[in-house]
Amino acid sequence: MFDKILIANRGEIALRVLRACKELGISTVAVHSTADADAMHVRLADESVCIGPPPSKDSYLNIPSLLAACEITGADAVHPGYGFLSENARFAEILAEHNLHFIGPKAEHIRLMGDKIEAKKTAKKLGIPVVPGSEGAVGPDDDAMAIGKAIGFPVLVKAAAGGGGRGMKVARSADELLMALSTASNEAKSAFGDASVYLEKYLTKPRHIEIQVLGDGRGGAIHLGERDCSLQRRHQKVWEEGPSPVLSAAARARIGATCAKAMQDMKYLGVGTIEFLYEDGEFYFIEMNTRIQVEHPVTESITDIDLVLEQIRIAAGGDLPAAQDEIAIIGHAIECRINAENPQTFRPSPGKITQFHPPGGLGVRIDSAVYQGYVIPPYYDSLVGKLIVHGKTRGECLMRLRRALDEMVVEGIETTLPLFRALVREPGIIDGDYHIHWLEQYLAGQAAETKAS
Ligand code: MV4
Repeated sequence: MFDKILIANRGEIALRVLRACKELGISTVAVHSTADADAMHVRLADESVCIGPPPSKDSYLNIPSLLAACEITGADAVHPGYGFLSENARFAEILAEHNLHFIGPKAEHIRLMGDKIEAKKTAKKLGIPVVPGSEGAVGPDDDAMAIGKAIGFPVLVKAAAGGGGRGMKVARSADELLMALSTASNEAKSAFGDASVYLEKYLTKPRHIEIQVLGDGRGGAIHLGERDCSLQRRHQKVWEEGPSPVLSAAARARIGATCAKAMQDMKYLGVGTIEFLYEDGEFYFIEMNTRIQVEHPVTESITDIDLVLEQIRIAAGGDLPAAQDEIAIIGHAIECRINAENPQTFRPSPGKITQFHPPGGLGVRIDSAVYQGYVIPPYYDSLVGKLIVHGKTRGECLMRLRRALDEMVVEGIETTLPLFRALVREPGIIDGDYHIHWLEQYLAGQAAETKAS
């Protein structure tokens, strides 16, 4: 097991990793920019190192600075959290070159899944259902029109180096396809330095359902059920829940087994999330994330498995926490990502938190690194904290979530709490009948009502 872990991240995930380390009896090193000197993870870590000025590129993305911090403190492993360098294969390799452990998958798997075309080819080879589309990138010599017609319009042009919605263009007819191809390719070139694009059948009202997997790197792998993350705004997840309101136990077992088998065949190491679009009872692979995700507490709540602790254990050579038939999905969990933003315009609202009263009670969890008097800096994401609520049923979970949201107090900044207090009372949410565009349509309707009043 590791002696000392450097946590190469900030905010609530840095605190989350720190907690797992403490429970494993591992010393912790916090790193921070000059803007995060008063952050909670710095206060609670055994040691801390300032790694640079506020801009991420000069601090949390600054690999030489992170290596120096490992050298100074004698850390033997690095946990990247999510975002920042968590899916940077080169970073994983550089750490290995310095005899440091990267707590994450093998660099080859990070790189493989970072290329959306290679990821899709690999998924297909492993027996994972994918979206119908082009065999790889569509080049200037390919007959894109014929491919588009074979797929059937509307089609989606996607950037190979994209992901998270960046570099996507819909073409609803052959006439629109040529323009969409050149626009997407040019944007991909400038945004990612890679003009490669591929085509997929455009699914119009799918859900976003993702499968949590855990592999020991030696051929053992299990799945831990799904999270329904369809409620998104501009590709940012807002509300995540598990199990999905629409999946049957049989459908869950089927797609879960397919994902677990694929991870066994890959000899995948660590935690991973396989993202699907789900429409008319069919799953379609879109991406795989090779990191711990923001929404991991939803799965922790319904499986009672500490994903971060297991991630560390497995990175140190440990075994999986359980066999597949020992994994039980108990109850229902919902996570609300509460941001320091105006709840209508979503304009960031950094500043000092003058009042902070988190909710409590059975089945209520807050993952947050803020405190009364904390000043949210303007340099990073605007997450105030994640409210995760668990109940025996979805109904009980919604009731408890409503109570917890009404109890929570955050003053001095604007937050999206009012949005969640409305959503938890909204019929479309209560009956779970929503898709990936539902939230933006709901917000557009709210904005129109406000304007009209
Ligand atoms: C799609 C799609 C429809 N059809 N692919 C958006 C980000 C990235 N995860 C892939 N995304 C999509 N890919 C096909 N063939 C619709 C989206 C999409 C989306 C997916 C999941 C959650 C929210 C979304 C919002 C807009 C578009």
